[in-house]
Amino acid sequence: MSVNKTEQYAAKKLDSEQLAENIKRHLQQSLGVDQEEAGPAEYWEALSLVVRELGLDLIRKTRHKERDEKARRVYYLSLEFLVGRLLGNNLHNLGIYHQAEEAMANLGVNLTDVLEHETDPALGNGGLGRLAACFMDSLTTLDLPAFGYGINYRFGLFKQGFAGGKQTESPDAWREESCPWGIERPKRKQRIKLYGRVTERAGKAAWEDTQEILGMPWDVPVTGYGTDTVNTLRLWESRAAEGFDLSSFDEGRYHESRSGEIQAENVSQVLYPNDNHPAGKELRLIQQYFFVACSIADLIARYKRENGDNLDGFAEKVAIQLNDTHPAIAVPELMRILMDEEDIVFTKALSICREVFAYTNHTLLPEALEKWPQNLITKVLPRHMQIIHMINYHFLHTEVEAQWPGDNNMKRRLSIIEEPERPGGQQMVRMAYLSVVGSHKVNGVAALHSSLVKSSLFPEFNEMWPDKLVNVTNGVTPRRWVDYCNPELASLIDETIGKDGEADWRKDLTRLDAINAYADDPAFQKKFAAIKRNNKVRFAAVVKELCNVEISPDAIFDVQIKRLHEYKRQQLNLLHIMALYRRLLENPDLDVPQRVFIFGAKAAPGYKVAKTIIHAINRVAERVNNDRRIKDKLKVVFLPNYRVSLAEKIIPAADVSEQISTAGFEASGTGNMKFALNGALTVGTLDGANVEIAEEVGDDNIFIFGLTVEEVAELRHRGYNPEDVYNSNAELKAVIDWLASGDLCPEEPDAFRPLVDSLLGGDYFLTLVDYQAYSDAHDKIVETWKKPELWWKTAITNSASMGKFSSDRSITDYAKTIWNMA
Ligand code: F55
Repeated sequence: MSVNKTEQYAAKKLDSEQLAENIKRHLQQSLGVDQEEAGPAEYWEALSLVVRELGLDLIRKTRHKERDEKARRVYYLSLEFLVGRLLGNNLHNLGIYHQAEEAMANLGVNLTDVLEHETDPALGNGGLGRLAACFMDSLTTLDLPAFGYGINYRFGLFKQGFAGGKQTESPDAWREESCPWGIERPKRKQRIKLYGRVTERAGKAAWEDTQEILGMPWDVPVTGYGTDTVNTLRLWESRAAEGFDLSSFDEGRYHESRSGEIQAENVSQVLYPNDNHPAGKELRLIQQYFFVACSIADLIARYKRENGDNLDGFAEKVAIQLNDTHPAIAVPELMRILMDEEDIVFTKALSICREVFAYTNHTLLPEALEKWPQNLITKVLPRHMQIIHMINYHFLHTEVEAQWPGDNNMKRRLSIIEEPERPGGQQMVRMAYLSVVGSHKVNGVAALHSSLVKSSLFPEFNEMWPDKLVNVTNGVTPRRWVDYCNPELASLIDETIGKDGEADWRKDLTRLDAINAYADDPAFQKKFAAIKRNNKVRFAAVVKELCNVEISPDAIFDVQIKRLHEYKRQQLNLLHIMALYRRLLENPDLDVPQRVFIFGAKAAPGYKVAKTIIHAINRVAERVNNDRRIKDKLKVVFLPNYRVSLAEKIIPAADVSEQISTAGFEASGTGNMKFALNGALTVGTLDGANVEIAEEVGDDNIFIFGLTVEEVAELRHRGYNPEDVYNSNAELKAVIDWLASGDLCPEEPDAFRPLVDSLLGGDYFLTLVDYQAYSDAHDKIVETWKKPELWWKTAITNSASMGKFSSDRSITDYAKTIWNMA
């Protein structure tokens, strides 16, 4: 980014007086309230409308520029965009945060209070959805022509509460209060088909007797940092089509469709709350097809407006990234349009698809790999099922045959259609295979993960197409995850290494490396430590408010925030906390620093063991926090309803980051990057991006423990009995016995059985095996804490060494190696 452009941009920013005028105008003219009547919620809405206006203006200008430049566009297809609150972030990105603060102050309002009035748009489950949001920020910051396509769910991820320590779920109607960000675009609505049957007319396939649904686009402006580019996140909402069912009405089947088939309005109602475990429901398949079909029709229409009706140049102008297999039905959908509507022959259509599509894999967990029953696809999307068969036939009999002539076993293994294991079973469509076959590139999300994608998940594909499988290590946006959530740290960095033009680390995170020179500097350490302490004081107030627990800012804040899953091993953290408590009870005068263990996690509503772990953590927390014998040396808090806006308060206040998944299971992790960037020390396994974080910070600056991927494989091969570990580790045995005893939940003594059984009856995630190493790693953390100079040196080194993990770097990698856009 040239200095010039930044200045030019800065020159046209609104000043605080203009902002105040606009806020007043929106209060009166858009919301119909007088200034005197307005509270923080109204001010929030009015300021959001001011920013929306700015965003819309810049979207229009971005569109004109893109039309003139005729560059390739990337379309990011994702069922989830976990964008978080938008107002504060947009003000920061547009460079008008301080003006807005001043404008509000002049109106007698505090901007920070106002920003707290925004409800998080809960349009995602976890890492995958949040990654999509970071990517939109980076695409825009890098001035790349891009659209995000997804669903505007009425109910996002459920709200979590606790009752007696157990998770409760309630619907999150996040738009109810008001959502000024989305702009309805009726001109761009789409009509899509479902169900029906395929007939042949004059040698051509016709998809008939269908149900129709309308897709209404809601456009959310996506700002970038230090640029006038504003991209669009287009979220589809389903509506009943006018004239819906008229044909079936005529045929007297109106009521039939009203009862047996999915209702149009329901399609965009609710986000499925499962992460890493597909629900396999008809409505979910329809959601996938609905947003894919609307998006593909929309992007083809845009292509034609800009380039004319001939699709010869389509692949030069369009790149489509599939965020996991959730949008994989896009492959047969584009094939269908090319063949049935554009009269392009099968082989040509397939080669266009392969130039256009690329697929990102986010998991190796076998149960997380999507498979749809062939019968269900045939019912909902009969033409697509035919096309999948055509693709599969060509793939097996031309491509696999060429690679492994006559090898029917290989054809069976690689078939997009999985044959049932038992007679009477169903054929299943492997969406990951469909995605690999339909794409030119497939990427994993961290170096270790991508190498496992090649060696364990898709070894045969890797042999057939050695250049297809690649790595793009995940990243996070430094705008939201430092500048916006940790403004004091951002200022310290500016003060130390400069912020003008090229020096701005917000645009080139590798600039942070210059901070490494100060890691030993006592004056810098003092400032760094003071900022962390301020963040901890602020966060302690949040904990008091949400959990009614007092925590000391002088304690070690040890944090594990992520979805609740056995592979992420919150239970390992829990067992260790129980052991620490017992150690303190045995010796209340133990010379140990105060520690606070902080959790935030939602469990999928149907995931029994995960819910049991939440219940157990809450019960242990209650016991520990109310035991005066241990003199506040240990506290445990589980923040309810963990979400992006809470993460923004927790991460800047963390001292220790828990990244403790079983090696080989966490594809990347992105929280790990955010914590290190904000100066927390990682205790982690050699899994996902932890491996690359360790490479960047150096082995002395991270607490790595536990089995490696190879050791996990070896142990499984040898055979492993969790009872042996249980019987040979007295402390571990004692805490498991305590869990099983019913002491922590007298009214329901068997409450923690599912967890105990999972640990002792197989321990698939090797929690017990890694226990001692984990406990030893924590002892080392305590030793480091006791030497403040060493601690702050390590913390600063972590922060300064995170340059690689900017999502700007990830997006630049995608643009170069996958989208052919750089
Ligand atoms: C959501 C729905 C389904 Cl059906 C399956 C998975 C998910 C989901 O949320 N997955 C997810 O978040 N995966 C995570 O993606 C992150 C971004 O790449 C990784 O960092 C993380 O390791 C991975 O678990």
